[in-house]
Amino acid sequence: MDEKKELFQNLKGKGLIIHHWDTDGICSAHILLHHLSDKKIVNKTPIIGNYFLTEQELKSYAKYDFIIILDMSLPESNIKILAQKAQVFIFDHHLGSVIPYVFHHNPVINGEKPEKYPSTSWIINTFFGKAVNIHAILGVVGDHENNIQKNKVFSSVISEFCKTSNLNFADLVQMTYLLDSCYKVGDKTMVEKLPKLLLKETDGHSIVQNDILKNNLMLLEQEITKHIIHHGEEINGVLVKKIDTKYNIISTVTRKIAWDSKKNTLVINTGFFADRNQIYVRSNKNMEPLIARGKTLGYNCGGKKEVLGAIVPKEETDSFVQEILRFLQ
Ligand SMILES: [Mn+2]
Repeated sequence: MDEKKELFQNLKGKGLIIHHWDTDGICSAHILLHHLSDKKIVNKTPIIGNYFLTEQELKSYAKYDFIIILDMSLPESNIKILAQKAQVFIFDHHLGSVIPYVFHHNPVINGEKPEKYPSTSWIINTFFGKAVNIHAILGVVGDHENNIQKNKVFSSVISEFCKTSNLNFADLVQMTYLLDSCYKVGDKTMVEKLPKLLLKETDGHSIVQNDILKNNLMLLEQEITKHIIHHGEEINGVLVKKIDTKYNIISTVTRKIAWDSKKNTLVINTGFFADRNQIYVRSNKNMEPLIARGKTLGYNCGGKKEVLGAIVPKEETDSFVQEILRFLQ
C-alpha cells in the first residue's frame, strides 16, 4: 500500500480530476486536492447526467499527464482513450469490472463487502491514511442518507464523529442536500468550484452558509411542489405524470407522488436533456427484468428492485412507456 501511496507523491506535470457531481464525488475530489495540494491539478465533472465522456471532453483531456477518476464508473472505452496520453487512476465503489491496465482501486469489485466501503470519500481517505473528517463522512451520508443508520460499523463511526464535532446527523444530511443541490439545478460550474471551496474549512460552515447553495434548495423545493400538486393521469392503475423541468428532480417527484398515492408511479421529464427524456418508475413489482430490458434496448438504465430510472431518446419514449405499463399490469 505504501508503495502505491508513493506513486501519488511522485506524480509530475499537469493533473486532472474527473469526479461524480454528487456529494460523494465533490468530497472525494476535495480530499484528493487537499492531499496533493503541491501539485497542479484541475477538477472537472462530466456533463451532468452523462455517465460517460463526450468526444469533445476526451479530446480536451488529452493534454494532461495524469488523470484521477473519482466515484464514477466510466465506460472502459473512455478509459482506454484517456490512458493513451495520461497515467490514469480510478478510485470508486460502484459495481463494474477491473480495468487492469490502469491503477484501479475499488475494493467492492475486488470482492470486499460494499457495507465496509460505503463511499469513495471513505475509500480515498482510508487509502491516504487520514483521520476521520467531515468530508470523508459527508460522502457516506450523501450516498446512503438515513439507510446508513442500519450499517452497524458506520452508524457508530458517524455518531462518534458527531459527538466530537458538535453536529448531529440531521446537520450532516442537510449539508449533503446543499452540496447535491448544484447538480439538481444543473449548475456544473458550481459543482466544479465546491471541492476547492471546501479547502477553507473543516466543520461544514462554508457549506451551510453558502448563499448559492441555500438559494438552490429553495428553488428546488418550489419546483418539486409545483409538480406534485397533481398526481398525473391514471392508466391501468399506474399514475403517469409528465413534467417539463430543467431541474434534476425526477426521482424526488416520483417518490413523493408514489408515497402519497400509494400507487405505482411513472414520471417522464422532457426538460432535462435536449435530445432525450428522463423516465422514472416506482412500483411494488420487482423492476429488475425491466431494467435489463432497458439496457438491452441500449438505454442508460439503472435502479433497484422497486425503482427504475432510464434516459431514453425522445422518439422512443412512447414505446418504452407502453412497455413499462404492460409490464406493470
Ligand atoms: Mn459514491
